[in-house]
Amino acid sequence: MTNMTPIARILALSAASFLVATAHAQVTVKEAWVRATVPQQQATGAFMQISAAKDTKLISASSPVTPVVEVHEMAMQDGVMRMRQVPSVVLPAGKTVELKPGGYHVMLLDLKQQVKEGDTVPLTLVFEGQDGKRETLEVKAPVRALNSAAKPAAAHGEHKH
Ligand SMILES: [Cu+2]
Repeated sequence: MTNMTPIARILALSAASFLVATAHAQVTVKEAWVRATVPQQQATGAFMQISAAKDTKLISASSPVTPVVEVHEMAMQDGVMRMRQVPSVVLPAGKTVELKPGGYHVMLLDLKQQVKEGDTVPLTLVFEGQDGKRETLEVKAPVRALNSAAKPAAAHGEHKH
């Protein structure tokens, strides 16, 4: 690009970034984080904000930190907060769906090592559109302290599998 005029260079650069953006524009993940664990704790949650350009579902997730990653929902059931595995999280077009403590979350189970504040947990998220097409997104989620958000940590601790 050395013989390009500055304006041509800018146009070329923005065209390139536009192509990159559209290739991955279907689903966007922001503010991903994982709750830190205490020693011996074998499960924790990953949280994030997801938005999709078209109607899409989050159908699964995986991570190199554990072979067991599930999509969960936490909800009141008979007056008690319980969580359960769900087949998917529906992502309506154009809306931001928040995975957060007390709601939907990505559950990391059977952890062999403590997940410490300052670590980064790679997550691979799999989405499926209404046409059945799948899209995979890699996210690097920073680990935040146990008590950095609301408090359903106790409920996570009680989680049995
Ligand atoms: Cu869970």
